[in-house]
Order: sequence, then C-alpha cells, then structure tokens
Amino acid sequence: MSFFFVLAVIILVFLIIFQIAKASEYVAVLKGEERARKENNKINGFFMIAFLIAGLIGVYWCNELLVDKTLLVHESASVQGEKVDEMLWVTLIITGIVFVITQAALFWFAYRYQESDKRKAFYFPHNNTMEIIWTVVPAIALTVLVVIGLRNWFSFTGDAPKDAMQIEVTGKQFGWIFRYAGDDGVFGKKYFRMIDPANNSLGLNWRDSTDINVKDDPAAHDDIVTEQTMYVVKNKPVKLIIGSRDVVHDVGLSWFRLKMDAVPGTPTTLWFTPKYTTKEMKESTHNENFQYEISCDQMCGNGHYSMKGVIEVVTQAEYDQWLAKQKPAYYAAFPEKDPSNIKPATPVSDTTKAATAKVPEDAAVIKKEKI
Ligand SMILES: [Cu+2]
Repeated sequence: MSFFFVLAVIILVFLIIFQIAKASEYVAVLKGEERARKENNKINGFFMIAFLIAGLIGVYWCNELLVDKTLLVHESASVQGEKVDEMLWVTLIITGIVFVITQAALFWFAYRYQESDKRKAFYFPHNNTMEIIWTVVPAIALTVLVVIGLRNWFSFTGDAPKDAMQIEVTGKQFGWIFRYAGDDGVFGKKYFRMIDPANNSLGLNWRDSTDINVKDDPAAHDDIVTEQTMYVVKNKPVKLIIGSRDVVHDVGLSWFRLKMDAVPGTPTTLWFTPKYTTKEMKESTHNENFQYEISCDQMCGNGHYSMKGVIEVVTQAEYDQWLAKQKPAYYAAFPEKDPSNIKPATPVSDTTKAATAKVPEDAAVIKKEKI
C-alpha cells in the first residue's frame, strides 16, 4: 500500500514540475524570450546570494549544535595524539580558508556579474601565470602536510622508547585478546593450529605436537592473556604489537588519536604515551561512565559493532597491583602445573597424609619445567 502511495506522490511531483515548466514556457512566449531570460537571471542571482548566506549560517549552526559530540573539543589523551591534533588543525585552517574564499567568490561572482546590457563578457581562455600559481601553491601546501604526516607516522610506528611496556593485541571475530610477556619479558611462540577457543585462544606453544611439528616453548608458560580490557600505565610509553586471528580488524583509539590495522599473519606496531588515567578522564569529562574505547575500525563481519575493547589507564602502583593478581594463561589450561594449587609437602595430620602424598611428585614436575 505504502509503495503505491509513494509512487503516486512521485508521479504527482513529476506532473507539477512538468506543468510549471510548461507554464514558464508559455509565459516566455507571451513576454518575449529575452525578457523572460533576464528576469530568470536576476532571480537566480538573488538565490545564489541567499544560498551563500543560508549556507554559512547553516555551517555555523551545525557547528554549535554538534561540536560537543566530536573529539575536537577534547584534548588528546596521548602525547603522540597532540601531533595528530596539530596536523588536523593545520589542515582544517588551510582548507577552511581556501573553502570560504572560493565558495564566497563563486556565489558572489554569479550574482555580481550576471548578464547585463552595460557590459560584455571578456573572453579569457588561458593564462600561464595563473595556471602555474594554482598548481604550485597547492602542491607546496600538500607537500608540507604530507611531510609532517610522514614524519609523525614513522615516529609512531617506529622504535618505541627502551622503557616502553609491550602488549600484544590480537583481533578476532568478534573481540580483542591481549597478551603480556610475563616475568621473563619474552612473548612465547605461538602457532595458529594450536588455537583452542576453550583454553588457548592465541595458540601458544604449550606442548610438543608431532603432527604439526610444534615444540613446547617455556617462554609461553608465563604469558598473561586477557580479553576485552587492557591495562596500561599513565606517562609510560606502551608499544602495541598488533595482529589478527581471522580477518582484518583495526585497533581504533580515538581518544589517543591513533589507529592501526590488525592484519592476520603480518604484525603491525604502534606506540604511544597515555597522558591521563581513566579516573582523571572521568573527572575532566564529568562522565562517571567514561572509558577509553578500542573500536574496531574495519568492517570485519556481522558482529563488527560488538568489538568494543577497553583500555584502563592507571598509575604504576595500580598496574603492579593488577598484574600481581593475574595468572599466566598456561595455569588456567593446566591447573595441575599451577604452584598455588599444590598443597604443602609437610603433612599436617594423619587424615591429610594420604591426600598430600602425591605432592612431592607434582613439585618435581614444576621444578623440572623451570630448569
Ligand atoms: Cu573487527
């Protein structure tokens, strides 16, 4: 029903436009073609100026209405993001000035120099000097912007400072997995065929496997694996080693003004220094629910919208406290290897004697692994 209604409205609008065009044709014949055209020119010239003024008011009004919803009003929460903001502002100022001048000139000229009996249009097909000016000036401006951009890009994606924390970020359909290197400071090896969604989401080499020729890597035994929330420290550089388990995702960090693709099989890196803790941001934004969000900035499948990750920026003391509570993922997969699950070797009573009899054997296994 609604389809026929829409169709009827479209046909009606078409008929009205057709009739108006017909009517103006008859008017033109009655008044004389020339006079009608001149009148139309005047009306069009007026509309040009009206459109220019209404457009400028509209731009101002939209800005007033929506500027709070953009990130422009909030300072970058990372040191590197300040450089991105600088580039954004320089680009906005340059293009803004050019936009206002060219658009104002376009509409004003259309009004001011409309057809008149008092003057004749000057035939002006070519001018080498002007061609050179409007080629060279934008070329210089763009080169400067690109060079500044490249310098920043190489800095963010290049070597991180020596004291930087390292966190591995892996995108998957649909979520984020984070890995910390653990006590040894080394990320253990992983292999995609070792992935087990139940207890080895990254495919860490925790055991020998003859059928896929994987060797157990002790460096993977203390790696800490978390999902959805990543902890970093205020004022401490953090290097993200980014990858993906399936399709191309993208680590989008709008508050830090950074983003980087997560590509399967090709690790990418990015480093930044957070300036404010999550708690400080809650206060400065007057938003109790404030979170630093990781959004996936690539359309990666039908659950793309649900790929929200969270970055908790905390102080060093809070981070140490959090880290102390984390257990290596290896122990979750093999609880029998977890030293905290092993009961004291000395029997406390006769009744517990039988239960603890096995302990020295388990302890020996742990000891052997550490060697
Ligand atoms: Cu994604």
